[in-house]
Amino acid sequence: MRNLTLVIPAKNEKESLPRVLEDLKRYNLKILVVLEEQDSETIDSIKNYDCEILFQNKKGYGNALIEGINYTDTEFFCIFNADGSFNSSELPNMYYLAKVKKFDLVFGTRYEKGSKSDDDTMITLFGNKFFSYLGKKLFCLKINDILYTYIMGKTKSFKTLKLNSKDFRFCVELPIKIHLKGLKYKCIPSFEKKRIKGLKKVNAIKDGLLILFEMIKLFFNYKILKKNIKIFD
Ligand SMILES: Nc1nc2c(ncn2[C@@H]2O[C@H](COP(=O)(O)OP(=O)(O)O)[C@@H](O)[C@H]2O)c(=O)[nH]1
Ligand SMILES: [Mg+2]
Repeated sequence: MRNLTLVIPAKNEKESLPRVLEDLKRYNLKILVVLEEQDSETIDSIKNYDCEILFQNKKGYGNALIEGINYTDTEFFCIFNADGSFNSSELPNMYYLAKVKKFDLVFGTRYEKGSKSDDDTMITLFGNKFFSYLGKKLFCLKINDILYTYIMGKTKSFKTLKLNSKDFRFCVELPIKIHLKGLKYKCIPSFEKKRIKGLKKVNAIKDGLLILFEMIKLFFNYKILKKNIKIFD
């Protein structure tokens, strides 16, 4: 998988990230860790590993991913978490689907036959189901697990999307824009492991509301766009 860069957003992950990088040693791929320059404990924890570090210019999960993927120079990228919850054994199949089957994007999902999550709580399960339902109703997305964001794809396709979300709104802005742009995507079953250590960074109420407003905003922008296209037709 020499044409692949794993883009790992990290914030206060000194316990989990070294173990994630240890596990990834078995693959021949590039690793780009994106974090804030001030996060010295995480930086120190990975100094003996073969990975590149990119300091993000701004703050936030979405900002780390946008800057990281835009910086990537390999044909394919994959969003990979620093907390140990993503199963690296799924990478070869995702790579095959992107490279050989030519999907622009491949999404992992925890809610299909053959998948499972050991990290979901009642709240995150409800949130994921609700937002996935909304994605289907408002945009006809063919995605059952919209917030998981274990995604591999063509770097060039990602760069055309021009995403703006600096925070966890990224998790809905990405699939919605992929779908509206008519890119070819596929969901495959995934097994989510428990976070190794440290705290979850998602705040169910604050981030849940931000995500809800983002979906509504994108829906109205999409309606206005469709109306304007009709007028100019
Ligand atoms: N660079 C950066 N990474 C972040 C930020 N917030 C979360 N992350 C990373 O994004 C990934 C997903 O966050 P996590 O807390 O596991 O989310 P959850 O499991 O969905 O609650 C982890 O690798 C985090 O370290 C942030 O503000 N900046
Ligand atoms: Mg996590």
